[in-house]
Amino acid sequence: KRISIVGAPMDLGQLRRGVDMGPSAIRYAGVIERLEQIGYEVHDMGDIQIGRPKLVTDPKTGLRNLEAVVTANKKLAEKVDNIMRRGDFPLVLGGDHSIAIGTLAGVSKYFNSLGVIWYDAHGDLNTAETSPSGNIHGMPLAASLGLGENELTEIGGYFPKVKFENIVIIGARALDPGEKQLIKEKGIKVYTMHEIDRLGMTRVMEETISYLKERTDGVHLSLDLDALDPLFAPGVGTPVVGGIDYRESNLAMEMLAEAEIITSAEFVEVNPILDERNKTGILAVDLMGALFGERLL
Ligand code: DIR
Ligand code: MN
Ligand code: MN
Ligand code: MN
Repeated sequence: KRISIVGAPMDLGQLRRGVDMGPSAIRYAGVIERLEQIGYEVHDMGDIQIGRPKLVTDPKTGLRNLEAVVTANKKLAEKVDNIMRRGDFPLVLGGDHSIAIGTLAGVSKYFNSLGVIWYDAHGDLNTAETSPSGNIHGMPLAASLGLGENELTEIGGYFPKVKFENIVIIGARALDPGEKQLIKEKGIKVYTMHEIDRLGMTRVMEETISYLKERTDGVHLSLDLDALDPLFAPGVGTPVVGGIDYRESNLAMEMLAEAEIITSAEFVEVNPILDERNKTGILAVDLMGALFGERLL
């Protein structure tokens, strides 16, 4: 199977400039060579064009750069749709997490019941009403569930992209009040750091995999590098202490590889300006290696 890579150099979904260089940092860390070494044919389609839109905040909703984020996500959705249509595996490089809206718009219609693993310190379940920041990178999971501005939920021409019972959040430790309420109200499956500590990553992934196998016919992995502890991933815009460690994340990816359930993936929020000698970009590539079946022996 062929992997098609597309970069989404987007930094308008949050306030820290520089995450638009994430795709370059990940390529520079050797993603293509790494995946080829495993035995894949890799096709790098380059980046979608974001341009240089002016930074704006909507006075009514408080949402930042809505139009620019929508435009970029429509482009990304089309690219990802093309990748799916030719039967390749879409691997999207971020960019801030707002681009997950476009990725999911591109993949979801190819499945009857898509599952999503949201590997993140945050829930990304905010809408304009609950968001403390107005930053759209805190909203992509909500938008994909059909919550929030129509402009965001209707990208790709259909909604929702995913059902509440088909998502699993892993690594959460910074949830806003409105997100906590939504999680409880909808019974969303979440493994916070508390459960990861208590059960161990092995059991968390075993449960996640069997849960998703039962109810989905494809699974998208949306991996925000800030899920990992800032010790391992310093190059992110919104670091939160007490995160998942390197070994646990590696194990999680290896277990997903073994289970053969992942049908698309994105690695987001790598910000080289905040990083230390591309540590976070290299980490992203290490995790991709594990996800795509790299073996130690
Ligand atoms: C926060 C931060 N929940 C917000 N979200 C982040 O602004 O909505 N998501 N950093 O990755
Ligand atoms: Mn996120
Ligand atoms: Mn996050
Ligand atoms: Mn983030």
